[in-house]
Amino acid sequence: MGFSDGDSYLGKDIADVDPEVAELLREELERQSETLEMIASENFTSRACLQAVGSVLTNKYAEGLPGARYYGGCEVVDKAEELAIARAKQVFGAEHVNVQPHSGSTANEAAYRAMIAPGDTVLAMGLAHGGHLTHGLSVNFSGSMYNFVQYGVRREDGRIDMDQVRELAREHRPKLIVTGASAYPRIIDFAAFREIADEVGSLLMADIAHIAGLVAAGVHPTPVGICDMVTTTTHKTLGGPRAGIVMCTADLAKSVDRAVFPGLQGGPLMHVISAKAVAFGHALTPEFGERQQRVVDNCAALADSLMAGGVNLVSGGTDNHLVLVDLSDTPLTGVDGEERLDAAGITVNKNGVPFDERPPTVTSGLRIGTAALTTRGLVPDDLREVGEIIAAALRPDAGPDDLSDLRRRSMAIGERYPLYPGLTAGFAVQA
Ligand code: DSN
Repeated sequence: MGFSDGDSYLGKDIADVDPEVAELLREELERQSETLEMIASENFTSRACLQAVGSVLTNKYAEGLPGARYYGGCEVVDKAEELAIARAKQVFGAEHVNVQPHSGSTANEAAYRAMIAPGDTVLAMGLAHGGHLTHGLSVNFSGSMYNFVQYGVRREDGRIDMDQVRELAREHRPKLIVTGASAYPRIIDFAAFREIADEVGSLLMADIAHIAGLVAAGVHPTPVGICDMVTTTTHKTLGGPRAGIVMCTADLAKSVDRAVFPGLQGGPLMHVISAKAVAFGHALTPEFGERQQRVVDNCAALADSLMAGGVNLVSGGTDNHLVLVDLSDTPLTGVDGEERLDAAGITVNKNGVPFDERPPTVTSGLRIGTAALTTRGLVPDDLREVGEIIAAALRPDAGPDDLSDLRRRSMAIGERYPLYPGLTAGFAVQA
């Protein structure tokens, strides 16, 4: 396969150049279309975002910031990055935004690097109670580089234990308090965290990776204006390309920019940044706001239907885009539940529940989200039916034949809402 051998390699279609990979792209589109995608951190990005990610901007090196690059030829990508920054500021009302982080983990790494030094004490939510691995897990950079102390939820109601947060803050006097979660179904009270941070003189950061779309639409309270630093991914409820951003107050702007580059990253992914601009542009439309409200309405309908079907939910329900199913009182583990739902045509992930006695590779729970199905077009009545399917699949006596029947029901729902109409190849080509 020649790359610069003067033939027309550059202009050839992937199906001709590499049928093996082309087939995998097609297969994945088929998988996504034929199952009900309910992993709470996933979504379907727009065809427009797919086009930007698949664009010639991938060819460009642009270390530095718009107007201050280490490479020539950046006049166009400068405009793309400036557009992404301006739109992100407008969406979230942030004073400063760095749109270069490749992921949410890198965004968090940059945020820490901008505010604290190795060895400093940080208070954050433990992974086992719904936090994220970059919030201090010992085997993650966060846990090995900083001295994390972890808070959690109350056993009786599954809500963040703000009394424990205050006690730990008073005891450990952290330099930074982190709020935000990967598996927490309730509203986060950023103002209550601010009060505690002010009392102990700590900085405050919110990782809104999961709820960013809800925050952008005003469906969940915003931490912007309350927290010193806010990080997010752009691909979960926000529905953009797979990546991250950091938002902060003006006084932290320089530290954040230097933490991202040259602190952690080299060349930014300009094609992904252009897709972020597309996603932020869309987040400014009424259509986006209506969809975020529907994500929450759909999740409430799912929660009601699951509980009516005898399924236990951590905290007894949801305020956001996800529910956390607690299987502790059933013969099923999280692994069993994930496999059962897979057989029933529904994709979720096993997830630890607070105070879980099983290891993270087994778990006693399932995390189920409604962002992707809402983007696909499903409405609360559909989610009530999906709840019935899930409850039936999790019944102890559900056998292979039952699961096959349930899979047919799931597929019938999916068929009512075609994914990426007109797209057959698994990638977005010019119309
Ligand atoms: N892995 C993501 C999630 O599933 O929540 C967080 O990074």
